Amino acid sequence: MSDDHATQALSCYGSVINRTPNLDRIAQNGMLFQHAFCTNSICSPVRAVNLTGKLSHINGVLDNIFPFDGAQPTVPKYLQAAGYQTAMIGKWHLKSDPTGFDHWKILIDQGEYFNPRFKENGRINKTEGYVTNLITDDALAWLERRDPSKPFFMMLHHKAPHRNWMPDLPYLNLYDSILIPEPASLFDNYATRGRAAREQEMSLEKDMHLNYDLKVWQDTSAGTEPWLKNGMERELAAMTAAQRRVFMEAYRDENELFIKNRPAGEALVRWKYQRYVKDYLRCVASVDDQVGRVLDYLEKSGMAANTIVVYTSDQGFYLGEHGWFDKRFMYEESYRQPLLVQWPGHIPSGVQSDALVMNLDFAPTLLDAAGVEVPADMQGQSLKPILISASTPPDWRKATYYHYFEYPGIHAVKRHYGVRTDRYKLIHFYFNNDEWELYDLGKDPSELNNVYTKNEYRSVRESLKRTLDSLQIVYKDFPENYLGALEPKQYKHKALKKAVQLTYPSEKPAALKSLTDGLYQDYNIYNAGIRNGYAAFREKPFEGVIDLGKSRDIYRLRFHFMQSPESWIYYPESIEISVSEDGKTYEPVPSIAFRPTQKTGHQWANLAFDPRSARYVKWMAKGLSYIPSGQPGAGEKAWIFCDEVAVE
Ligand code: SGN
Ligand code: CA
Repeated sequence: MSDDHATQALSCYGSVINRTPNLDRIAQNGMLFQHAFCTNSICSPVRAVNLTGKLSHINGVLDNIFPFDGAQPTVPKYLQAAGYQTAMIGKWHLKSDPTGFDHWKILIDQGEYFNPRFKENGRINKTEGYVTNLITDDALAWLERRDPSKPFFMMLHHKAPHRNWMPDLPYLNLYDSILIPEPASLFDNYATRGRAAREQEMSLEKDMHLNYDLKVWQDTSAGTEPWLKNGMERELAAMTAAQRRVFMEAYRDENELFIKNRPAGEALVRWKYQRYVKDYLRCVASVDDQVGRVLDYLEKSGMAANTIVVYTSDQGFYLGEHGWFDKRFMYEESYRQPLLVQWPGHIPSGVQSDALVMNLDFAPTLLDAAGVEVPADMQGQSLKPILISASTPPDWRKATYYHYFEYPGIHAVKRHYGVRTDRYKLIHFYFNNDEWELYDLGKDPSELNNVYTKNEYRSVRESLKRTLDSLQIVYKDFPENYLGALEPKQYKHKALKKAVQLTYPSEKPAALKSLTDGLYQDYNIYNAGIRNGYAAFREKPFEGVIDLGKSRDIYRLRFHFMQSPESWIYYPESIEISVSEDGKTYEPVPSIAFRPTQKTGHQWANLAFDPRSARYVKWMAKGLSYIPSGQPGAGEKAWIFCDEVAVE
């Protein structure tokens, strides 16, 4: 798997901008899927779906912020149990350490292109070299030293061609002095589209930064984010002197010409497009080479005949289409994933499939191919029947489902969900807007013409809405659960696993396990197992002390509260904080007040104060003395419900 490799940049998918001879080998040896789609077009969520065979709202990784709960059953764990040796090498990006692997060596977070850090067995080491090559080196070394008497499962995950597209030194001048064809929609004006397409922050024109993204280190204008300004300086500083010399030399002349001429308007967008896409394709060239090395190894060692090779990317990407880079939208370029599979003796060679498939299908497919029973709670379908017959069974799905959550967030793509059939796509943007879009892909494959309100599409629209409703029931995904702020279910803080001394016990103790276990928001009944519950207080205030074990630097206390007026549960009226070094004398700490932004639901009260050191942290939260008139239980005392106290 690679990161952000769009089908537009694979020659087996008809690329008009590059060649990928090694990746094409997989297509020639096996099957190419024309209609493979991700369920949530962003990194960590795709990875969690691939591992579990369950959608984001079930596996818990809604966006790039939520950590993966590694206690869940996953493909490598099922395969391990079936006698497989398992390995995970490269980009992981799931926050928690990998589980279910005999060997793992992962990049830290996004990873670095040059001289990256790898984490292996809990230790972090920096290795000199280029990331795509280093990941492949480790993969081949593991294949070489594995126990040949047992079957194996290896996940080899490249970082490339992810932003900020840093090519390896031998490829820096590839495509110099040629013009890469521009996509037809480079200057899209979003005429028929809604706010989501107009308000995104992933445009080449406005959001792609000259310094950080495009390697014009001479340009020091601030970007939309301050870190963009000196981004290239940081990248160059991380290189060895020899690497830096070659790297800077390769861009120098073109950069100087750019600074001298300073193109503007459309000419600037065109210049940015060329620089961006060339660097992206240079990164792809390394991926292609390195995949070739793996294929060669499998062929030379004789393993190819009995090995399934799958190539995919976590999602697609915009290569200037609609004027964009990045992904996230359910529009084709980022929704569609490359998917190539070779399995000699099982899949005929050089075949293609039009079946509507999702990355949700990967987990059941791999288990099925290995002869392991597919667990009933996996939500995808095995592709094995399609692979071995090279045809689509008549009862195969007629629509794919999508749900993107990371908003508010980087690139400002609004939350949305939708369905795609072989002919149409229906999308609903929600949260801080309520807009529908409908595309007739048969007539408008580039999705430039939203026909949602057109009369002639009335019956199509209604039928797609029925499909959408039924898929949401099948997948147990209810968007109304996501109308509020999103927070990960797990939280790391200084009070994690520390005991809380409550002055007055919770009046509903059955639900309470711990107020500092780092878990919260387990109210979502569609997520298996209530592990943590709310502590409840009514007659007496919610008051307690946490002993941090030693004096520690702290700056904020957070409480995760619930408000549900129909059950007489309210956010507290006031919260007072005090701290102590000896647990005896407490000093009051003035903090900012809690101002709830929602009437009902679950919300953090964030009480920041001037940073200080302390060992003991104490608080007293008072509930409403009178429930307001007009509300259920008016005039009565209110409950306080809290399920997490976090010390930062
Ligand atoms: C980084 C990138 C974003 C990108 C996200 C998600 N900025 O934040 O452009 O959308 O990752 O990518 S960067 O300048 O730091 O590269 S993902 O692949 O992890 O989903
Ligand atoms: Ca990605």
